[in-house]
Amino acid sequence: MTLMTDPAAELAPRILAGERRALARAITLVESGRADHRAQATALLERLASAGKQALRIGLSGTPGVGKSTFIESFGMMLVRQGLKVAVLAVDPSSARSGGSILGDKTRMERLSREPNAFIRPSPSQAQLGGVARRTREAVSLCEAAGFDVVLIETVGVGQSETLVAEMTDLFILLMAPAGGDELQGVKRGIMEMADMILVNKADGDLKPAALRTMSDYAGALRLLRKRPQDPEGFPKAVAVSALAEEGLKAAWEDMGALTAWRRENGHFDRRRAEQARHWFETEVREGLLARLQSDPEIRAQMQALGSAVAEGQTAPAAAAAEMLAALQR
Ligand SMILES: Nc1nc2c(ncn2[C@@H]2O[C@H](COP(=O)(O)OP(=O)(O)OP(=O)(O)O)[C@@H](O)[C@H]2O)c(=O)[nH]1
Ligand SMILES: [Mg+2]
Repeated sequence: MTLMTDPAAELAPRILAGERRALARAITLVESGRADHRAQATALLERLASAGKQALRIGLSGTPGVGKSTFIESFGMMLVRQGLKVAVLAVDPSSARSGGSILGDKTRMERLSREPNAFIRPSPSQAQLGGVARRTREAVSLCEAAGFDVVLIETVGVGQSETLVAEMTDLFILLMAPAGGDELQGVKRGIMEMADMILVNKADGDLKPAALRTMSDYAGALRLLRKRPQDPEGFPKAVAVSALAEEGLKAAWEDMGALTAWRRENGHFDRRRAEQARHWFETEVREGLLARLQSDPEIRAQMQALGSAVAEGQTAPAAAAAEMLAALQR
């Protein structure tokens, strides 16, 4: 085996040629916590950025058991059959589970995982939410450079992770289960507001009537939300699907296409991407600054001392912060 002296130079052309093994290695590189790996990953991403390839980035969220894996398998297979290349990534900060949500149930994506035009990457275990965010958004860029047309990012509904996924995708889809009663499953308003579409899954067999009822409940709730100026009439939209029976998936994909086309037309699509890029840049700078603070023992000690002084009421928080910032400039 040859030693990779310059992974960026070695991996970049292979990723651009769509080589999946190179893509997998590059994702491992962006997941690494080592400083030399970070520098290589940054160089690689910089090389690939100029290729300017774009995928449709779709975030998919839903509570455990709602059918995310089953949906990704059916929906992904449908896209692959249309000749599209599909990548699946997971954001799962609560990775106390067996190494992330996708790994454990690759069996549920058996067909998709065998497709040459599909790429499935589980969430790394034991990752912090911030680390997961960076890793995922860089993995998205790598998948785009590798020529994928659609990147699906799966997340289990655990509060913050949805916001993160919404901040790195073009479309945010909420998968819901048929509700028993007439309550809206306690779904948080903030999450409803992020959703571009709500798909009520399991609209098949005995569950179908409940699914259709739930769908109209959500449709009603969505109508009460403020209409977004960037979207056409009827969005955000609630529809019923069955991931298992593979029903409603085509219609849902067409809806996603219509919404995307509309947003491309009115400039929202590019504007949102630009805002996201700026947001991630600022996040990187902020996190880099914090990391620098924490890595310098002298600064850490001073933070500690000033923190105690504030806690004991000897110094006001603002004055202590000003002193800390002044010390940083020296
Ligand atoms: N009837 C019916 N069952 C479904 C459908 N989709 C998924 N299921 C079933 O629901 C259960 C959970 O499905 P998964 O795809 O594993 O759900 P998930 O959201 O990935 O779950 P986690 O990975 O645990 O978060 C399985 O038993 C599926 O067979 C559907 O469209 N109809
Ligand atoms: Mg799953």
